[in-house]
Amino acid sequence: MDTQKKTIFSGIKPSGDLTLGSYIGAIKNWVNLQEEYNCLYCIVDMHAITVRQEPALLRKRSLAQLAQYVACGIDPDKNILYIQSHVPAHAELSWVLGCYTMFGELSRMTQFKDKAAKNEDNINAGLFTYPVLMASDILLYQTHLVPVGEDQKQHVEIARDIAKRFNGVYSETFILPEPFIPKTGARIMSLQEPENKMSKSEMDSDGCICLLDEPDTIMRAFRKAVTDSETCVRFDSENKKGISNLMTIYSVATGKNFEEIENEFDGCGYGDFKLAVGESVVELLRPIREKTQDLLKNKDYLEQLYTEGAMKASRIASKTLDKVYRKVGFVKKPRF
Ligand code: ATP
Ligand code: LTN
Repeated sequence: MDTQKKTIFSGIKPSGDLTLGSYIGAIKNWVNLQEEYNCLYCIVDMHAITVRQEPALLRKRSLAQLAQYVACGIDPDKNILYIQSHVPAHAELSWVLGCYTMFGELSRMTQFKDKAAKNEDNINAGLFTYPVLMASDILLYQTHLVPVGEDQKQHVEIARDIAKRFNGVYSETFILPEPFIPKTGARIMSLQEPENKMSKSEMDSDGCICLLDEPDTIMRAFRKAVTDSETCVRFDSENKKGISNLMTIYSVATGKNFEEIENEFDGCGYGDFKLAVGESVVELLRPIREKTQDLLKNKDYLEQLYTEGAMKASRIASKTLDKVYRKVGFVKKPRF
């Protein structure tokens, strides 16, 4: 770790296939930030099991997610890539921080309320204390910035509140983290229901694009994307949610700004516009899909990556954990 550089931490649950939403909202920024910061990017499998997962599929998705991180351009030589359950310090710090987190503040988390409503038969304690584990992920590495999509802002804020509370009781222990949310694409919407976020939970529908989708699947989803009755490509995120979402995606995929896009499609029908957006996404995702397929053929390489990642992460994490254990009054751990 370069001690001059600030630290970045972020993670994604392997609870489904990575989507265009998570790429634009999070991963794309991770790639941009990797030169300037010390970065740790995690596959948060412990968070994934707060909702029931099929074991074989969870294992497969965790590895596929690692391959996709690399395929998206996250350089394993410059960043620490690892799997959360391989570094026990996450769970250990989470227990301690749970004792500094209030029932009331966890009850206000919108992700908990959403997931509880969607999983009425399994509102487990892990779902409720999810933000404490996420705070531990972040605080263990003395993280300055957390690049995430808009929906995760509240979780980074509670991590900051927990850190402040702990620092207040025991003196400076944790750096206070801040969210890093992109200006364009902080919330990519479903292509079918543009009032809802595109998410893995609806990955088998035409509303969601996955990073590994084939060109035909991508084009079909864009052809069917919901628009509006006014035939004009114009950005208006209140009244033209579908078109504005497509413009955002096109802007990220091509680098063009909204004005350039409005001029490009002036007088064109929505059909042409949707085709162009679809094609731009096919080209954006083509190298990612191909590189992922290549990497997945080499399981030994992936194993080496996550092993080295976990070793490096553990070394950093244990410094913070030792400090926390000492501050709360635990007897110094014997070395076995
Ligand atoms: P799930 O449906 O299982 O809750 P998800 O699709 O919402 O998952 P996450 O794993 O929760 O995806 O998110 C991974 C990262 O990508 C987070 O930083 C999140 O903010 C970001 N992200 C996810 N979906 C979007 C989206 N539609 N637009 C922008 N950012 C997103
Ligand atoms: N809660 C996040 C995933 C997540 C995360 C983190 C993101 C778990 N731990 C630490 C950033 C930093 C989600 O649902 N997308």
